Amino acid sequence: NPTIYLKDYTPPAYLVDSVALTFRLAPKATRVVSRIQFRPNPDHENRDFFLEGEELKLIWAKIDGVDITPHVTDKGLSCEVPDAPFLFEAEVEIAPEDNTALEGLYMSSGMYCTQCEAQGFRKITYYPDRPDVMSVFSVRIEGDLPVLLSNGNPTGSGTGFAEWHDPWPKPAYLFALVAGDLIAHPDRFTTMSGKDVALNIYVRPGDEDKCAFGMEALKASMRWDETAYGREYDLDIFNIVAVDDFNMGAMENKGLNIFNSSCVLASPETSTDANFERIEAIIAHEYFHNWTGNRITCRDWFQLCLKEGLTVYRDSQFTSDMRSGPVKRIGDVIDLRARQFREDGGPLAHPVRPESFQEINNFYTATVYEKGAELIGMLKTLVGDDAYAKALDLYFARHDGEAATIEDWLKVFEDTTGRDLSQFKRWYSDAGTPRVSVCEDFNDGTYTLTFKQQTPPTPGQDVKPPRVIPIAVGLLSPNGDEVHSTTVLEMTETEQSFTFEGLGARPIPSILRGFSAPVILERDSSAEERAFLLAHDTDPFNRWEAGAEIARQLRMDMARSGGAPDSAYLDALLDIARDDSLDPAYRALMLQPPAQEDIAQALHANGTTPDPQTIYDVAETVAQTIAEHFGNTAPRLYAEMDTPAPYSPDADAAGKRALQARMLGMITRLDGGKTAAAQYAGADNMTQQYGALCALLSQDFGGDENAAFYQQWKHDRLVIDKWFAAQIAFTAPEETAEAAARMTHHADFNAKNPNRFRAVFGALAGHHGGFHHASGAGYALLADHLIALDPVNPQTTARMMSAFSTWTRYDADRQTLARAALERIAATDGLSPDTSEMVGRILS
Ligand code: B3K
Ligand code: ZN
Repeated sequence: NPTIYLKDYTPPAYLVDSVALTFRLAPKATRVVSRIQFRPNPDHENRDFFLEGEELKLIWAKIDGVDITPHVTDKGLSCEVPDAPFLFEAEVEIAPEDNTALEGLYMSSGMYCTQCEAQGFRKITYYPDRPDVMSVFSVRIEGDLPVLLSNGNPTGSGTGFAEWHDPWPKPAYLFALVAGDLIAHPDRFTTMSGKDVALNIYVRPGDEDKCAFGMEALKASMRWDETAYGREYDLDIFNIVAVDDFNMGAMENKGLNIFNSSCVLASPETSTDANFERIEAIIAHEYFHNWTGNRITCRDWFQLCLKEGLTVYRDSQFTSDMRSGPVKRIGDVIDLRARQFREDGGPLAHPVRPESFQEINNFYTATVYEKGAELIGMLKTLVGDDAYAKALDLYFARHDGEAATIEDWLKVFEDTTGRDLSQFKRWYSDAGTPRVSVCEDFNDGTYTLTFKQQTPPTPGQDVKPPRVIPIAVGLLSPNGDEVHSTTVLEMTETEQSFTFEGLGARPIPSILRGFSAPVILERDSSAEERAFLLAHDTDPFNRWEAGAEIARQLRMDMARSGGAPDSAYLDALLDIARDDSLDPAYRALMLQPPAQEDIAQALHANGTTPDPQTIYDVAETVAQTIAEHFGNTAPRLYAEMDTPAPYSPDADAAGKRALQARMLGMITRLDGGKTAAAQYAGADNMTQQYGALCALLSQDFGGDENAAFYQQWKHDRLVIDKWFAAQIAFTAPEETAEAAARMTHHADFNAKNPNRFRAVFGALAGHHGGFHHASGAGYALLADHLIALDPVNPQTTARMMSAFSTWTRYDADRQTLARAALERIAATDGLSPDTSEMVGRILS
């Protein structure tokens, strides 16, 4: 595939005023007739007419009613066209049943569905498949199926057909079609201006009882966007469809969101608390795209963060409002470090707004999404809440109906505030995580913090000028009082000092409160100081951070030179666990051990080659020591965190169960699995049933429960995905690859289903010690299965390639094994452009 560059952007040669599509559905031979009204773009000189089209069989084509014979290649179609508006018509044939890539029109469990973002529409018909061509779509679907859906409002239906019209101009990537034997879970919503909207969640028969929660989440999202952003829904109907075979989580097609069934179906018996929270967030995310993504879309795919970063930011605000702000923030930062910092520190590092790509699907990354959202948060911190609200109003007013850029986005902030954001823009163009070091000085009542920033080189970017970094700081007195409340310091230089006057004693600083910027803070703080902040910081994020730093440092020290947790650390954990003034969800986070991947990342950043086996052993030792230290506290707290029946997925109850699960983990290390087995036997909800199963498996108990779980749930594909993952996640490192291999031979393994493939290989890649085991078995197994999956489903293959992205961190022997696996993938005949781009970047 050729490399595409942002700098080469040119506007489209032709614009589309309207498009009418007729689908005659058949699994092996669907016919698509298109009538596209084109008009030369006055802003463009070049008059070459080219329509993207891939894997299409052209039946006929006409211009203004006259048959033509266009020039057709495997990339698209070109022909002579009039120098004035004209009607292009064509009929093509496609085979949805053979479409295993799950891009374009495909079939999943007997239903037809589509996925067009980013460039899937070209597998449906010939079209200018680029986001800056926005048009009004009318769709007629003919097929012998009870439910026939597309975007917009329904305009007619009868036996075997349905017609839809979407009045809002949109790019082709937001097109959607669904047809199948589906059941609706209906509801209604009245918008802030009194408009009545019909809502439906469509599912396969048998899943009707798993829609209620998603529907509540949808209505809450619709209300929230009105209250928080003044954004109202704009069609008569909003449909969601659950699909079993889906490459990602969900898709924001206008008026017809299509979801991976794992991201919408929920019931207490089959979904965990974490599933409920995620489903609520994804429903909100896709709904919020209606304004940030659909009404205002992206000019080109380099601007992806324009819609994704902003929409992730908006869904995190929503979750904070619905649940606990600090708990959400801490969870987001854990995730950012695990996925985005990892990406930013390795061969896959790229700017939030990339400057080139071969396959855009490879750029739906933690950097574009989660770091993109962090940039919105920083911008809001820098300009303040009021200016943020004004800038957003201006953004919607100015760009509604347009395909916009990051320049447009920043301009609304500049115009609202009068600020020059050219330095801020570096956050969009420069990859890599800045490292910010800090030293302090106290003299005669004046306290000085001196910061230095430096961003390591990333692929293609050696030198990084300083960025503007908002650093939220508060100061505490030695007795724990806050002597200086949170202030945002704006760092703009490579090295910069900030002073605080009139202090009676040397304060203890709490730096980067709320994680005010996505940077790595390097500070040689003493163990006493961290313990002090853990006990006294008034900022809930930094209080958690102090504990996380102690936990990380301890494991790093033990991985380097042995030792054991000291009693001060163990007592501090006990104090937190027992502190009733703290929300249980927060306490559960405080007691969550750092991921082994994080320890590897931190050791590597500090110049030590991480040894995955040692890191695994340290994690086990520390967990055992903590469990023993907790003694009777664990069973007591376990009982105290009981939640009343019936199960409710609300944040308070979920928080209690999260803390209870931490206690169960400790108890199971000491009681032979008695408590977990009892919890398993008595559980009336998946959180506690699966939680108990995991606790048992992690200590090599639970053989009977494991078999019973499979028998109980073998009819439920989403629950069985969890079971597949659990067979791998709790193995010892030397057994992980073997366990994963065994699961690929299970009768229920199906590589063509992305959820099942990810259940197995996500669990393998997520087992740090197991995937990176010295035998290289993890690397080899994943390579085998990626090579096999690539011709079937390139997108899912390419995404899973990122498991290898840290390979150069490890010792020479492991590197040799990983390189062999990567080179084997690279040498595969006919490797997809998706996977070859990934393997090329990882090896470079
Ligand atoms: N916009 C889609 C992701 C599309 C991924 C294409 N490979 C879902 C989302 O971010 O909301
Ligand atoms: Zn999105």
